[in-house]
Amino acid sequence: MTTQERYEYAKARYAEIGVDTDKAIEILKTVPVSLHCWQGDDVKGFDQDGPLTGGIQTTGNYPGKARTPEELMADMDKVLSLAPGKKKINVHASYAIFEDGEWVDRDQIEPKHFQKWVDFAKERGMGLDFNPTFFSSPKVKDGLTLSSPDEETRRFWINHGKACIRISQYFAEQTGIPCVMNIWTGDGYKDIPGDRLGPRMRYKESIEEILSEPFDTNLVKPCVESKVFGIGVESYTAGSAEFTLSFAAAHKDKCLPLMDNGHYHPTEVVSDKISALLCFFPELALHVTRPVRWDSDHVVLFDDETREIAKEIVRNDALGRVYIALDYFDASINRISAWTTGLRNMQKALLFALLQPNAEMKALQDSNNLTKLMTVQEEVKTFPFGEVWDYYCESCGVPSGAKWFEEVEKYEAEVLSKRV
Ligand code: RNT
Ligand code: ZN
Repeated sequence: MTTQERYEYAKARYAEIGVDTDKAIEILKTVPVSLHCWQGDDVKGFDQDGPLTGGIQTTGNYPGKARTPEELMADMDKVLSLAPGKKKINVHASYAIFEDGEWVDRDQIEPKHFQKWVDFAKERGMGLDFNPTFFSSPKVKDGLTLSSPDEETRRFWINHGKACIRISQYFAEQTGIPCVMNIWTGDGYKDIPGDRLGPRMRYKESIEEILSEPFDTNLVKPCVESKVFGIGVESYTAGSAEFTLSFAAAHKDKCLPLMDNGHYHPTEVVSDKISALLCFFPELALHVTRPVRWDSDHVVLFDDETREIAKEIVRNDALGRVYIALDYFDASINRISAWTTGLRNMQKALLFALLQPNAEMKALQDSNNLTKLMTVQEEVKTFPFGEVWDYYCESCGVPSGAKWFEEVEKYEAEVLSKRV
């Protein structure tokens, strides 16, 4: 059977439960997923040669990682050609591209240092998101940046944040698409602090100073990302969940909360938090990752929680209010495959969510028919979803089924294996 014939069959099956597959596909094609540049080179970046710090870590040394901007962009192009749907590109400040021997520290970066990223995005009709890089730098003092008691250190990182606001504004103006700018620091302590309030007050004031840099709130969407702990920062994190959520709530006019689903206690789920935040925030942002026992940043799979996150965005009619970005880094397997698997799975989860009989399930809950609600939820799990997914991929001009992996193998043989 052709993909089209299989799709027609699936479409009829879904129609029986009141789900319009054509409409689901049409909607999905308008939803951007932001692809993180840092999966391609193990969060190394181009502006420094030191180790990855800030309480995050990549493990594995699979051969073929990108070593230059050209290689990283070529790798991203490969990923973009293998995953369906609308995409944005998520760049970290540490991926500044300096030319002709120029180098400036993070407090001095300018839009011109990211012109190649702007060109890359514009040529492909995509938007750009941005992140100040408050880690992997000798300017991080005693593990601290924006919450440091050292005035000079704090000033440096505030200036970095302000520079990033200006760059984000430039990204949005150039691409015509709003730029989500996420503030995350690994600031914290390995062991029991003697003062928990001091660092948080300094962190608060520092972010406020960064946000005092002028910007158009329709173009730049600053976010604050929380975290429960980091490697070597197990006892105390300045930017905890309560801190960042309260910060965003207190600065709702110009700041969004960002939830990374690897950043909570292991039995907490972000899927449950989305609706809570939607009651109070016009917009919010997500980092979708896969935490295995801790914030391990494994490749995003088509698993229960990824589907649940997608369901919460879709059935609350919040596709236009939630900025979706990927955030993981696996250096133990082919990086192009890791990137593609995660991006395809985020798309898959969104499609799956769009194919749920959401109106019926809500009605069953509201009429307290919880018995039937369970059966409907279970039955739809074995609907012919794969047929719709394959059709969607092909209608986006990307390979369906497992065919995309042949492309990765070819790229590995022809390009990655030559990087020695
Ligand atoms: C770290 C945070 C943060 C980073 C990126 C590279 O735990 O999740 O978002 O992963 O900034
Ligand atoms: Zn994150």
